[in-house]
Amino acid sequence: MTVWRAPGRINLVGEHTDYNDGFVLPFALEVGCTAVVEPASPGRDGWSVRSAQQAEPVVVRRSGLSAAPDVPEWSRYVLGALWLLTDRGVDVPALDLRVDSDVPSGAGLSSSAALVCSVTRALDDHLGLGLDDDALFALTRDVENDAVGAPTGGMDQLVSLRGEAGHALFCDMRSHETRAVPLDLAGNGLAVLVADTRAPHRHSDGEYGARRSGCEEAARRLGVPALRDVTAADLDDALAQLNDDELRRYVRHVVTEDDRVLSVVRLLDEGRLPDVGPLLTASHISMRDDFRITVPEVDTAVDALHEAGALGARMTGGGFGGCVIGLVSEQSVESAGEAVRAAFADAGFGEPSLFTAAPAAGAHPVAG
Ligand code: GAF
Repeated sequence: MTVWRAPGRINLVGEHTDYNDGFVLPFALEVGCTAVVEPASPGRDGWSVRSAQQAEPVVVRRSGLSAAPDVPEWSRYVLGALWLLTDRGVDVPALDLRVDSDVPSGAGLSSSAALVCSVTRALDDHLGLGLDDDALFALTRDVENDAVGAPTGGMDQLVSLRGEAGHALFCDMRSHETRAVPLDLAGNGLAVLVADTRAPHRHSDGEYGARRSGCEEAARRLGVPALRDVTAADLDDALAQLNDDELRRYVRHVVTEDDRVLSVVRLLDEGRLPDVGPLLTASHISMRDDFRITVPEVDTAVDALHEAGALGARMTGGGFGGCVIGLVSEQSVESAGEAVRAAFADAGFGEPSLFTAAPAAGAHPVAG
């Protein structure tokens, strides 16, 4: 029996920059998914998947992706690695897989990356494949893009695989090189307060894809491989070349967001964590006004955190709902949380869920 655990994530800054070959700075969470892989019970030649969060197991014949049967979406995150490995020539034997996650689903904390990464690491280990870091990352990203069909950019899988306790992970999403950057919250008397707005994700799938194709179209019109290749110094020239207001807003968000990631990394390297607050807030304003991926619940939580004295606050993740993070002093965690609750009650929104988050380890084996 082989057991691995992989975490969900919070993105500190760098939203919708990953699929533009840009920069991101997420950190891994304590909550995660545990995956168990073992040989199938004698006499059964197939793959079975059970989730502690789902009523029914899924049992399929061994196959590649093109012959994959129609199965519930959650199980595609698990079976995807088996289908893709088969396509790549691995003779994957009959297996039983079990998964159990404590990442809240639908909150934008990447329960899907936790699932894919825990399963992929456990399979690599169980089957003795010896995949290196790059191959593991590529496989987990392909599962989400090709086997599930979500056009995501890979940040979530990268940090779930490579996150380090006490650190954020600076990722170059073109080279996939990563560097752990100290995120010493306690040493600065600070906390990351998370407000899960529990807002229903509105049109998130189609809107995410639309942002991605809009960015790709803008890069094409600007004659660059990706928006990563437009620097902050080039921004005004690039904007002047585009005659479409929507594309101009997308470009402005992505280029300034990449620049904010680099600035936050610089500040963290210099041990100046409290100074990153205004950059987090600027990121939120850019997502709200330029990229237009926030919703009223998210904006209300950010405003309430500011009014309660947060050093900075922003939505984290793909948008259209999900979680907001506030960089707050340890002493004001309670009062800032109360401020968010009160603002939600005043606005007639449902009760948010509030908790603190600190950077934890990426995927790791668990004694079976
Ligand atoms: C989601 C996606 F999965 C990531 O790849 C990333 O694009 C993020 O939204 C936005 O930064 O989490």
